[in-house]
Amino acid sequence: MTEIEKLLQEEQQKGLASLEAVTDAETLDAWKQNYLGKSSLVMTTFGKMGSFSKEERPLVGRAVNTVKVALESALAGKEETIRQESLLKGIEKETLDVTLPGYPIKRGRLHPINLSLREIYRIFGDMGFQVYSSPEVETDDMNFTFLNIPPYHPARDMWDTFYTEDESVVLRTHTSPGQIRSMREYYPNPLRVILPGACMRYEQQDQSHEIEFMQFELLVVDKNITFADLKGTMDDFTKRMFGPDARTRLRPSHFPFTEPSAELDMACIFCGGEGCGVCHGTGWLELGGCGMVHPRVLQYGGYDPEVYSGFAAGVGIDRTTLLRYHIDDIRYLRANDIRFLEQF
Ligand code: FA5
Repeated sequence: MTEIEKLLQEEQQKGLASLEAVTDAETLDAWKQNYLGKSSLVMTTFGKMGSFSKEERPLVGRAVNTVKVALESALAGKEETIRQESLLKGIEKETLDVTLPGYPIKRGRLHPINLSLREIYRIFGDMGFQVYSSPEVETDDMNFTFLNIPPYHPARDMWDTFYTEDESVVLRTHTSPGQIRSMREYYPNPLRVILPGACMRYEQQDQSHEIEFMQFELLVVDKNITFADLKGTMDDFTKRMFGPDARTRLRPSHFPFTEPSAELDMACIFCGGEGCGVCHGTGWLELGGCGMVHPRVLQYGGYDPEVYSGFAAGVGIDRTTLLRYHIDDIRYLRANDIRFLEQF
């Protein structure tokens, strides 16, 4: 063993022994200067590596590294012990003033879509509707076939969605499959439900289209339900949601699961029906689709279409929210930007 290796070994023993006696941060600092500081044996040995012979160099290098690692790890252990002790001392000395006011907790708020949803629940609750939950991941049969959209039907293109590895399971494109589920559960009783929830579509995103959005479905099944019930309910909903001046119209349309079918439009609240950018100059804004439940869908739900009739509607909650709060882009709703959300 060379002279310098011996010296280093002694330095390590001395260092570790004197560290034992250290009990406070100041002494620890002095110890650190002494054994690992610029002029410590360890650091000066590193500095003069060049002066050792070729043979000595790797031996000295290894020895000085071993000592440095040993001293540093002992130092880290001691630092932690002293930190813990001083924390404990602090806690023992501390007194708690329970009369001081607490820190204010930042309050969250309801998302604008949820605000709309609560309003929708309130309005339809008043009209005697019950809320029915239905799955967001659906079978192809529920999402399409039982709604009178068989596999070859071109209407499937309008509602392209995301498929799972099992092609018979899809992310639902609308809340309408809940019609079948609720009918099958309530049969043979009359039915008056709303079915809210998320829908997914394979869609080009823009100002008014998202790939994930919320809808609520309305379904009424009973004896003697007519188109007048549908019109009255939708008109009343729009007035309660957007104010007594809101005007609606039913525009003939086509859905495979309703006959006859219509689109529910509301006079544009931005221009009062004059025509503007938001309503593309038409004076009307589309809220959703609706119609009388198709006899085949009633049958799939278990009801005899000779005895029962019903109406259904599917309204976009995101779009309803845009109109309620005069928001001009649907993408704000899920961007998670606190500056936007704080305004509600
Ligand atoms: C339907 O989804 C039918 N199931 C509605 C229906 C139900 C008709 C019951 C008859 C009886 P549609 O694809 O038009 O129809 O969508 C209905 C509403 O959902 C639209 O008016 C719109 O408000 C909303 N919506 C549709 N696609 C999107 C989208 N990509 N982003 C945001 N909202 C959307």
